[in-house]
Parts: sequence; C-alpha cells; structure tokens
Amino acid sequence: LFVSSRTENLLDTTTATSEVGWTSYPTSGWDEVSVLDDKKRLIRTFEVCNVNKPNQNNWLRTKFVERRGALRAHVRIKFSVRDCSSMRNVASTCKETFTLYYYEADSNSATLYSPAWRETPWQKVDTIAADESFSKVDNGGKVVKVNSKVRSFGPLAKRGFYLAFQDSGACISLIAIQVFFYKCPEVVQNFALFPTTFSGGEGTSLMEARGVCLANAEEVGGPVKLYCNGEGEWMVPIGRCGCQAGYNPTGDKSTCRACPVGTFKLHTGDSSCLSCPAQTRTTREGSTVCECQSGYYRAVSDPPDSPCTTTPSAPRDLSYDIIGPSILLKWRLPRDLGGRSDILFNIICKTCSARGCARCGEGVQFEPRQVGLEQPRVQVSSLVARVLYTFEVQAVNQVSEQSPFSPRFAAINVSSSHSVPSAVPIMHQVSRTVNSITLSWPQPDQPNGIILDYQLRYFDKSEAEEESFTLTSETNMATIPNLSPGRIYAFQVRARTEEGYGPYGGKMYFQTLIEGQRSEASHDHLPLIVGSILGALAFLVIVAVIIFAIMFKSKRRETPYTDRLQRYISSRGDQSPGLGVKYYIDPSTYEDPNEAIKEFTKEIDCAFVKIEEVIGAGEFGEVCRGRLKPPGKREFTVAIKTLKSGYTEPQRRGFLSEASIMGQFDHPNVIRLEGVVTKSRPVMILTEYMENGSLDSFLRQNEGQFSMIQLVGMLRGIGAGMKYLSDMNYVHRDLAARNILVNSNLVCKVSDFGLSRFLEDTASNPTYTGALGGKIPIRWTAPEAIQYRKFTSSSDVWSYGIVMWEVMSYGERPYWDMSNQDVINAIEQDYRLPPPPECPTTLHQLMLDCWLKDRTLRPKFDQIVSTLDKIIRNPAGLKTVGSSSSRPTQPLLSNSPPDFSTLSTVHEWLDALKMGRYKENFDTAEMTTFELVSRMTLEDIQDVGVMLAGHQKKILNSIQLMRVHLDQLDAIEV
Ligand code: ACK
Repeated sequence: LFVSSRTENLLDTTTATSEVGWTSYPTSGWDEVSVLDDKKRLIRTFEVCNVNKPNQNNWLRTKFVERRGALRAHVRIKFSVRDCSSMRNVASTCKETFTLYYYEADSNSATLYSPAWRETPWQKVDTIAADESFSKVDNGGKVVKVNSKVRSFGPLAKRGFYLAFQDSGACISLIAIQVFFYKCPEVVQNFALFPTTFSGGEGTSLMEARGVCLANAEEVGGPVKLYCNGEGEWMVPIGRCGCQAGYNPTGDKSTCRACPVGTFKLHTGDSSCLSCPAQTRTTREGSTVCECQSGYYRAVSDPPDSPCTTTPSAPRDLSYDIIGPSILLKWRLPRDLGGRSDILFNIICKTCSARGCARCGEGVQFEPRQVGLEQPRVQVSSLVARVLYTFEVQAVNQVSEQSPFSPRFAAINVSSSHSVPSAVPIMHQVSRTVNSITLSWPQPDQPNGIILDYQLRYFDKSEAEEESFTLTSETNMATIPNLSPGRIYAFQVRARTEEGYGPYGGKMYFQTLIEGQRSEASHDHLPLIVGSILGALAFLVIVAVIIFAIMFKSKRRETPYTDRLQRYISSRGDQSPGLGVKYYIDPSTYEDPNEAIKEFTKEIDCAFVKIEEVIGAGEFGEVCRGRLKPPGKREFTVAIKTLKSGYTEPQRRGFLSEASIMGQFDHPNVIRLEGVVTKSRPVMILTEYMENGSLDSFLRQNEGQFSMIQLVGMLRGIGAGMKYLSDMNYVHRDLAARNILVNSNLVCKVSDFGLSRFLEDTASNPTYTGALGGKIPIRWTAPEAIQYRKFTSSSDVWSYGIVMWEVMSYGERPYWDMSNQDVINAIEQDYRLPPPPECPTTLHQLMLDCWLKDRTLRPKFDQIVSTLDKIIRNPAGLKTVGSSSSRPTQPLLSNSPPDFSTLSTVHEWLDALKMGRYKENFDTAEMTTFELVSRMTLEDIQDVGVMLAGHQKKILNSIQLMRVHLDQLDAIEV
C-alpha cells in the first residue's frame, strides 16, 4: 500500500527565510515585518494599522502562484486584529475585517499598476473577520490573539494566480499564509491501482479515477472506478478487479499469485486455488483446470472442475433364462463403474463356429433395445434354431467414446433350440392400382420348418406406425386392397411355422397410383423395383431427408439396387454407435438457407468476440485466432473464419453452409462449431482452436519426431471422426491431411466441410458432373469419384488411405511430382503407393485395402478403427517393416490381379491375393488344387471360414478369373 499526503503546498510564508517581497499599494499601507514567533523563530509577517486615518484602501498582492494542476486552491490565513474600541484616537472608520481576492493569469505578468488596485479585475473570495480581536498591551509586548481561517476558491484554469489582501482601515497582522490543494494519493484497492487524482474545482466535486487491474487480475463486471472528493479522500468504489482464473489472491488483496502445481482455479474472482480433483493433475503453475490423468476422461457434459473418470469394468455374472421362444440375458453391474453413474449396456450378438465368428443378422430381436440399455437385462428373440450364439454385453458410459480401447464386456454362449423362421429378406412389387398394391417375397433364408402362412403389416407412411393394419397370406404373394390413391405405404412381412412367428423383415415403401395414372403390372422383378420406387423416390428423398431426422440404414449385403433401396429399409439399430442414429441433413435442402443456419448454429453477439491475430487465409476471407467470452462463462481461444467484405449473397450462403453442416456434428474427432456471427459485420464462423494447425504442415515441421504409436493414434482419431461422419451419412469428398487440424494434445480432428456443400449426390444429378471437374483433388480421390462422380463413404475410405500414407511419410506429397494425368493412369493400371520408409507392413496393407478398385471391398470406417485399436493394443505387430521404398527405387506398387501362368499352388495364389492368412483354412478343407478351388461357390468360401464379406468377394472374383484361365488351358490342350 502506498502512503502519501492528501495535500500539496503551492505557497507557504512560514518557510520563507528572507524577505517575502510581496507588492503593497500604496506604500503607506501594508508593510513586511520580521518578528519572533512563540518558538522564538524569525517569521515574516505583513502588518497594516492606519486606524486613525479615514478612507483607507490598502492592497497587498502575493507573488505569482503556479497552479501545478490544482483545480481548487485553499488558503489558510493566520492573523490577528486589534479591537477598534480598545484604541484611543481612532477614526470612526476603524475596521476589524479585511478582504481576500484572487486573480488568474497565464504568466507572471503583474506590474505596479496591473491588475488594478480595485475590486473589478479581481475575484472576491471572502471578507474575513477575526473570531477574537485583542485589546490589551502588556509590558510593551502584545497579548496577541491569533485567528486561523481557511478559505477556498475555484475552479482554476489558467497557469497560476495572485492573491490580494485588501484593508480598509483595520489594525491587522498577517502572521502566516499557506496556499495548498487536495489530492487523492495513488492507491491499490481490490486488485486495482488508482493513480494520484487531484480534487475537483468545486468543493463538492467528485473526480472519477479509472483503476487498472494489477498483473494477473481482470475486471469483474465492468470498469473499475473510485471518486476523489474535495478533501482528497477516495470514496464510492465501483466495479472491482479479481484474480484471473489460475491465480490466487494474497491475503492483503494486493497481488495475484499463480496457483501452485497440483492446484487450479477455474474462474476470475477472490476464491482460492483448489487442489486438483481425483484422477487429475496439472503440470504447470497457474492452471485453470486440471487435466485428466492418462486413462481418465471428462465427458462433454462434465463440469471442468469435476474429477476425471474412466470406463467401467466388465459386467458381472452374465447368465440367461429361457422364456418360451426367447431368452432373457441378465447380469450384474460392473465392480468398477469408473467413477460415474451413467452406465449403459450394449449387446453384441455373434454366431460362432469352429472357423470363427460373424455378427448376427438383423433378424435377432432385442427388447427393449440392443444398445444403450439402462437396466442389466435384455430379452432376445427370433433366434434361429440349432445355432451357437455368443452374446457380449459391453459396459459403457459417457467417457467410453474417448477411450482408445474397446469397452470391456462379459460374454456368454447360448445354443438356441427353438426354431422360428428367419426374417423375410425383401419384398417386390408385382403391380399397383390407385387403391391396391400387389407384393411378393421370397421364403426366409432359414424357414426352420414348414411355413404355415405369412403376416403382412402395413401403414400409411404419413401416419403413426401404431395405426398399422395386418393381413395374412398363405402364399408368398398378397394384394393389399382399400388403399388411398397416390400415397406411400410402409410394408413388412413375417413368416409363421408351428414354432410361431419369425421376426419382421425391414420396412419397404411402395406408393399407390395417382388418380388418372394407368395401372401397372410388371413381370421382371429387378427393373420393377427400381422403376416403381423411382416414382416415389423424388418425393421420398425430400420427405425422408427434410422431415425425418431419423433415417434408415440397412445392413443388407449390397446388390445393384440395394444401394438405393437401403435408404428406405429401416434398421433395427443394432449397429448404431450410441443411443439412436442421427443423420446429417444437407442444408441446401432448405428452401431458405437462413433457416438451416438458425437450426444448426448458435448466433454469438460480436461483443463477446475479440480477434487477436490473422493465422491464415481461407476460401472466403481471413482465418484468425481470437477469444470468445460468453456471458457467465470463462473466456477461451477460438479460431475465427471471416467472410471478406463485398461478398455476394451466394458467397455468404456458401460460407455459412459450412457452419450449418459443422453444427450438426458432435464428436471428439470432428472440429467443433462454437457459433456464428451473422447479425454484424464481418460475418464470422467460430470454431474450437487447434493449436498445431493443419496436419500436413505440422508433420512436415516435425519430421521423424513421433513414435509409431503416436502416428497410429493420430490415424485412429481421424478414422473415428470419419466413422462418425459416415454413420451420419455425411460424405466428406475432400479428406486430406491439409483438412485435418491438430490440437496441443495431438488430437486430430476432421475439418473443412467446404467442397461438398453445393453438391447433391451427383449420381442422381448429373448436371454437376462438368461443373465440378477442376475442383476434384485428384491425388486423394477414388477412381470412381473422378470418373463418374460416385462419391460415397467408400470413396472417403480411399482418401483416408492417402491420409494414412501422408501421415506415415510425415507430410510427403502423394505421388510426389507426378502429373494428375499420370496419377490417374497409374491407378487405372493398378499401381499403388509403396509403403513410406519405416512404415509397418500392417499399416501399408490397410492402405492397400483402402485403395481396392472395387469400392465394396474396401474396409468400412468402423473396421478401420477396430483394426487400428487392435494395433494399439498389441503394438508388437508394428515391428514388421517391409522393404522401405523411397521414391527412386520403387515408384509404385502393382496391385494387378495375379497372373495364373506364374502361379502353381493354391498357397502361391492366396499369397498373391494377400489372403495368405487363409492357407490353413483351404488346407483343412482340402482345397489344394486350382481344379477344386475353381469350383468353389460363395457358400463354400464361407464354409472354409472366410467370414469377412470383403475377403469373400476378393477370393470369389479371383476364382472367376481362375476359371477363365483353366478354360483357356483346356482349349489349348484340345
Ligand atoms: O496450417 P495452419 O496454421 O492451420 O494454416 C491454416 C489456416 O488457418 C487457413 O485454413 C488455420 N486454421 C484453420 N482452422 C483452424 C482452427 N480451428 N484452429 C487453428 N488453426 C486453424 C490452418
């Protein structure tokens, strides 16, 4: 604290050591006299005593007094006056008062004549009378009664002033004159420093002083002020400063000290640093939050000062009861809930044989549901007879998504004995009229007995599902009468045997004819399905996309038409990642794009946003780093994309559509939208800030710096983000390392939802084909997307493979300096990028899988993520490194089909197909010659234990080539 005087002298006669030298007029008036004061010190006084002469007008003027910033001056006068009545021979005009004046001037310019010795140019302060006059004269000395009076005047504006004392016939002695002013001294109060402030020009003035927060303190609730009153006293404190988050106030409220390691402070204010909560730590002083210890996490909804938690351990005591045709799985809560109470359970159903396990089809039904179970039990029905099922019960909580490990689970085998028929896989429309539809369907794959009849369930798509009707048919065809014209109906069918009903198949949608249309019949099922659905398609796309956020997803095997159909076949949700599936909605389907912005983004008041620094250039304007301080929340750093001024309306829409897309996503590996500023200029998009910028340049700057596990961790993150986006039905179209951002924890997030925003599915909208040509990033794009704009999650998988290659080569340019045309030609001839130096074989194999020409054979993002998880769990597999191929020795790898003329054994053939892992399976099944292998069907391939659909197709395709090769040999022999 600073201590300093509240007053400052401008003039003081008591300190004068020689003649004070003031001007008196006329010379017969005031006189400067030296006397001894009561302490026997020599002091200078001014005296006048012309009491016996009338018409006195004696002036005494001080020297020029510099104002020195004072706005109001105070004069303390010590003086004595003699009592007129005590003196003999005094004129009747004897006075006992004098008058004080001041005169402001910008320089010391007074002369003997100016300012004039009369009242007018001067400002009168007061007529001053003694409280006590004196009369006695004692032993030649005077018994002097000293009066002390203070008078003040202002406001002052010029450089200085003179004072004048006017006597009109009194006997006065001015013993001491002091001129001073008041000021409030510099002070520290509530963590703010207030500067020295002079009192105001009026006695009642309050002078405002703005406080400046001390180091590591900041204003709480507006500007910080104090007021200085007329007597140099601070009063009326307004606002205050408080120690910033991460800083602790000292007891005297004068400093803010960084919180020591192991403690944190979340908010600005007077609270103290607190010890880190359980399972958290800080590594530096001044922390605002404690980070989670490794293996522990905070869910998005957890407050930042909460303890960190972990994933639950496995459920306990998993068992089952048989209840009629179903089973009831039950278990006990895990021993360790990870420190949370939000536990849920997911069921994974597999059918296992000696050769391996596969996921159950969608026929198996779970009640109340398969994922996100709150209670430790689930009823499972529609199990197929004599099949060994394995049920895994996973325990998950809100932090499971953040853990790199798969959830822990308990497993149990159940062998089903009852035998309801399996689900009816598909329905075909045979014909339709304005008020009826005729449908047919195949038998279930596993009838498990004699089918007695089928039950058909249907309802008007625009009405509630509960309003459904049923109809029974003894054949696998039925005509549904009494429908309304031009309406879309949902249909499902199930088969019944003596054991009961099987499960319903997926919903399929068909439309009755519109009045006036000719009735249709069809004889060819395949074109019929496409044809009849197409009529409803346009309408359904709009209905399905815009009205229903809940969309449909099918796990059916791909056939040429399921690609389109599967959007209308509802899923039972058995593969969904969380509770219920949410699909991305293309903002361009909104008639008014501003509606999409309103729906998916949060408007931020630009007063909460501070732009700090430009960090790059975006497509529509600058990209900046800045700070966002939402009301009542702590300030944090954000990235700000701005829209440059002078934009057109389509540019504004294009710019903001990225926000409408991003705003629909919520995943730790997808860049998070904080909000948009559209109500003021510049228009801005605010996203979370990623300290390390884009992945490609980050890797180039840190070449060779990361461990293999760190690199795989980055790939896992990108894969998880893409799995989320593909589950949302979002196709990115521009996945590349330059569009991945990296934060300070090395977490990679998918960003840049720009390129795809104007595009519809171009397969159904060929108008875009030409227009887009120049925009395709050739090196990252799958061949079918380059050739005929077939952009799908599978083409994103191709790009993901290129990103893997970029990561493993620390940001090398894919295909180096080859021209785009050379790249297209090389890919067409089945050449692929070789493994980057030191790249483990498993990772390069995964890249090659992503670059399979047939997109249906490429892995899905969930498979990519689980493959990388396996690698992370067992990093020993990363040790195998193939011949590292730097560019000059081996430009590109050939991935062309094996040439049978150079292959002599089934083992060599499997190796050439990169399916060597199945050698033992083929040996066990005694498939040891090309003759035998060439006769294998899909079922045979499944029977030898090839369970992955991609591998089955790869082998089957090659077997077809093998047949051609063998036929040619036969021909030659003939
Ligand atoms: O490689 P960079 O530093 O990272 O340069 C680009 C630049 O802006 C133009 O896009 C950077 N950038 C974009 N979004 C973000 C973000 N959310 N956080 C940090 N940097 C970003 C990018």
